Amino acid sequence: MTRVAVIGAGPSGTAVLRAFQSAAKKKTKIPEIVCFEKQSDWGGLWNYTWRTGLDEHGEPVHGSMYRYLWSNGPKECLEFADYTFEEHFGKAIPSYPPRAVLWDYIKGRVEKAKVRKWVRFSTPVRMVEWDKKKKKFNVTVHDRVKDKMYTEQFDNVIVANGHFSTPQVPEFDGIKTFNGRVMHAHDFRDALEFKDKDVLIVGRSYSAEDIGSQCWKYGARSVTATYRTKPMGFKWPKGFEERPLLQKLVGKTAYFKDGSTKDVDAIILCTGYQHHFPFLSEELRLKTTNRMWPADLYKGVIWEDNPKLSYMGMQDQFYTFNMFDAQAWYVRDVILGRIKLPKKDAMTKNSKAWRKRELTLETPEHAIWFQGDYVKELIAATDYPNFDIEATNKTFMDWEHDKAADIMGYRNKAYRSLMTGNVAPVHHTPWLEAMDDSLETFLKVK
Ligand code: FAD
Ligand code: NA7
Repeated sequence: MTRVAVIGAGPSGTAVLRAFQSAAKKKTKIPEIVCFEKQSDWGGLWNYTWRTGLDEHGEPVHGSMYRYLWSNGPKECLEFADYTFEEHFGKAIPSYPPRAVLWDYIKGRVEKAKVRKWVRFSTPVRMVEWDKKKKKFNVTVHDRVKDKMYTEQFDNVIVANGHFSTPQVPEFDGIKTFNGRVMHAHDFRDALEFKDKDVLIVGRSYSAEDIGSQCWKYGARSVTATYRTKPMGFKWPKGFEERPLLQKLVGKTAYFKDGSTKDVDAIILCTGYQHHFPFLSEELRLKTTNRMWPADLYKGVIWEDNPKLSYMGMQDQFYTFNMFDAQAWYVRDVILGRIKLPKKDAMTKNSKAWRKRELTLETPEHAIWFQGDYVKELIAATDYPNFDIEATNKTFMDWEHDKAADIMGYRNKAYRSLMTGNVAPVHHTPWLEAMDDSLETFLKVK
């Protein structure tokens, strides 16, 4: 029997499980699926941990999410086409749910599909190697509960370990002797730690924007964001400002490129993450920065050098959950033999054409249409339920404009579900006043 290993049970890995289960439900004979997950539960980054550094087994902590994290895009843009929010919650819910609500939603679909039995939890993958003679992968894992390492053979491997977990940490002059707290966004957990403090945020992307906003919301005395390329440019509230790049630190004083200075208590490096695959042998390892079209992946998923290997969710992301679904259904159909892959040259030619277009993208709007076209192409190739990508792109545009208009208020907006056609209710509490991010409070009707 064909055996497929899936590495990681986050939104990408669980999409693969659901893809195979949905084929089995339609009476297709499917391979044996074994998903290895290093954490003790599924949901990937959405499975919050208070831990930082190493986990209970001494493994690097995967989690980069923090308390009071609310979705940073409308849920209507990530909704599963085969499992709507209304189906899960029994009613329409507001557009920007907190983390616990999205975690519940992700879990709901795979619990319904009854695929938990395919997952081996607390089992990090240590090494994947291709056996040329047998044309199989040797996958070595570590069962942390039994403290036992073992190797099994698989016909296919799907890498779904995420790429927002291993921090990218630059060094700044004087940071070694900075008299305050220094951390990367990966280790940020609770904004209350920074109440009444002067916080310096390094970076200008999603983590900088959101962690900066969190700190401001939960009472930081000031937030200063320092950028390398260009400012985020939002209309920040009083006490929140942007400065050109940090040049050096002397004691508690930060010196910026424009010659200005600011005394700060804490530095949060929101400087992004590395694609990190310590468990893959050299010839199988994707090497990329965080971008819309990583090279060497046909259709953004198939490892061109050895199509028995696939990668999920390796792109920078506007689309998330339903893009992972589109990828999972595609990879499933390649493995099931329903989709025939072209020769390597043709695959490379195709992905180079996508890369060429990627290099022309100038604005987030361009990037959204690019990713929308990509998702559309994948969905057309499988039986994943079709949904209106153009309308999803337009919802992303509304989100961008709502954010530009009011960075601290955009989460109060409500959008129409592209799956059910229903408009989301407005949340009972404006985001800036909503200090409690629990599922119970969010779902309460006031
Ligand atoms: P992950 O969620 O990272 O899951 C990967 C899984 O692989 C984990 O469970 C991990 O334990 C497991 N794993 C890793 N290494 C191994 C190994 N060696 N062996 C076995 N298992 C392993 N997206 C949105 O749509 N909306 C948001 O609001 C949003 N906010 C975000 C906020 C933060 C702070 C971050 C970091 C990301 C956010 N994202 C958001 C994007 C996020 O990347 C996706 O939503 C999603 O979690 C990606 O799913 P994934 O399965 O590809 O990766
Ligand atoms: P991103 O989106 O990869 O952004 C990384 C940011 O880090 C980006 O603004 C970079 O600046 C900045 N960066 C990287 N190195 C440096 C140095 N050396 N100095 C200054 N600034 C630097 O990562 P995020 O963590 O924001 O987002 C990842 C995911 O988490 C995302 O999906 C969100 O939903 C949550 P640049 O843009 O080049 O000026």
